[in-house]
Amino acid sequence: ETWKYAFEEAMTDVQGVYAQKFKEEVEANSDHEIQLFPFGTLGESADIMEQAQAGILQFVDQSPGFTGALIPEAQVFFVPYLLPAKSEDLGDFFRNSKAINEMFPELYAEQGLELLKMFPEGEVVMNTKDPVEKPEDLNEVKFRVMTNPLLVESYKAFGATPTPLPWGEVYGGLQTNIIQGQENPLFWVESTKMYEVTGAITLTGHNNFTTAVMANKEFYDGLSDEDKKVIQDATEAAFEHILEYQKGLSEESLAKIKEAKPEMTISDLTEEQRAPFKEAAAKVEAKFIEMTGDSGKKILDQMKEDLKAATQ
Ligand code: 6CS
Repeated sequence: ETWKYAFEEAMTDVQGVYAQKFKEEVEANSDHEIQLFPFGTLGESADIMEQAQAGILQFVDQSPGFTGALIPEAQVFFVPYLLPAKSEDLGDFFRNSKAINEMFPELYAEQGLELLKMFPEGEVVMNTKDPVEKPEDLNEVKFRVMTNPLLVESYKAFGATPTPLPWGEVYGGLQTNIIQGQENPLFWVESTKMYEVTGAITLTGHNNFTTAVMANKEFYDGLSDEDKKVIQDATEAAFEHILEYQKGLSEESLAKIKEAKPEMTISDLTEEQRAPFKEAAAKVEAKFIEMTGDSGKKILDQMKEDLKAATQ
């Protein structure tokens, strides 16, 4: 059988490297074939999610930044300063977290999705036209965020005017000055050439980019135990592979950006400079609880416990 797998990035980006490893493992250990669909081949993130829910696609990688519109609790990944920005601390968290491995799968299942894996894609940086050192520097900035209400609240709390947009509109939006900023991991700023249409990168330490791979649940439930095991094993192998692949990736990407555009302003904010952004985070956390109630609070509390256990 041929199974279709769509993701939100190019073949050589983090999601693409993960998908290629998954494909390689499934094909080595079964008679099935995986056909990969990178960004741009089947539409935006929202489109590939619809296709996966409808069973046109068997697998999809969609980041919680977009899934938050469907599963409000998935917005927990946008409570600023909840996750450590540096990926090195995150492997054990994703491996062992009860929130990730037990609670989220139930919520995804309600949407017809079998959650296979969540994994980190790197430290999120602010990438703007003009340098940012304090919340006031964002006052005149229309800041593009992924389409979820909590990210909108975050950037309001940070002092900007948040503008939710699908990915395909970001480069053009910056080029034509409809927006003046966006946030993403460094590898993505480099590979998508965002530095061409911006002038500054700011390390605020407020997040690490999380993504999620899932299967259509009806498809998955209908598989033999043997096929399920092939998929689970491929999922684990791709997870370990992608953590290894990302070692040093942010630093390499930053070096490439500096080489391509020496005049880019790079600011790694000091603890003191980060303080007002951290203060704003408390408001965003309160908003998250307001939006998601008991269910969200349980996940948030569990995430905090799991993070403590993983980073001690
Ligand atoms: O910001 C976005 O929309 C995109 N960022 C990453 C790192 N991957 C895919 C996603 O569409």
